[in-house]
Amino acid sequence: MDSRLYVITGHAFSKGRGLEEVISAALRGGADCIQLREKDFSGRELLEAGHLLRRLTREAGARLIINDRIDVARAVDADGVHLGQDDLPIEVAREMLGPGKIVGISTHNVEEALAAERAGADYIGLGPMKPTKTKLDTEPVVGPSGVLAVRQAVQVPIVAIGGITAADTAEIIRNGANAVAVISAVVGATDVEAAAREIRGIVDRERGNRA
Ligand code: TZP
Ligand code: MG
Repeated sequence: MDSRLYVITGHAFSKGRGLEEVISAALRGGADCIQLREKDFSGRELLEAGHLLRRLTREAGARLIINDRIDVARAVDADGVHLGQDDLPIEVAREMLGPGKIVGISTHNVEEALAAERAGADYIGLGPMKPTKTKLDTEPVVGPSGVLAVRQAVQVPIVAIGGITAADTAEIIRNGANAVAVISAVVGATDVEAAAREIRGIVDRERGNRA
């Protein structure tokens, strides 16, 4: 799962703009993975949003991941799911999704990262990098420096998350993250495309500087 800019949907943070407008702009700016995460959507609404995002991500050559809902991921032929520590276990999700699908899991420390790797996760979310207003029930801050310890402990791709802006991205990638995941820094930007392009450019530059 070698994505670079992972953009998560969040209609509440999108300044009243629609999903198609916001995510199309993020994809034009270089998002190469989109996660559908809308905590207050009904199953029907998720399905509709999932079909829309499947079309947009296919057109852009980007991946589509569904937060939590394996049923929705199957129904829209998403590339995979993202699970929290309290969601279904990775092996159950993989069994339900079938071969070739991506299973990612949220982690908050070295122990959870090691357990996720052992369980066969395709990538780990690692965060929060900073306090964020977007998710209020987050674990203690890992911080950009926390990426270093996790990078030394696991080989699995690390997608850093939580409060990330363009200004934090270089340090996070230098410390060993493969990608950054953002909600507000992209979907809440006045110019969504430009915000995505800026962060994607920093990830590309810093990854290019690595051995
Ligand atoms: N998981 C950990 S922090 C977070 C999620 C979904 C929210 C990220 O949103 P933002 O606006 O990029 O801080
Ligand atoms: Mg979850």
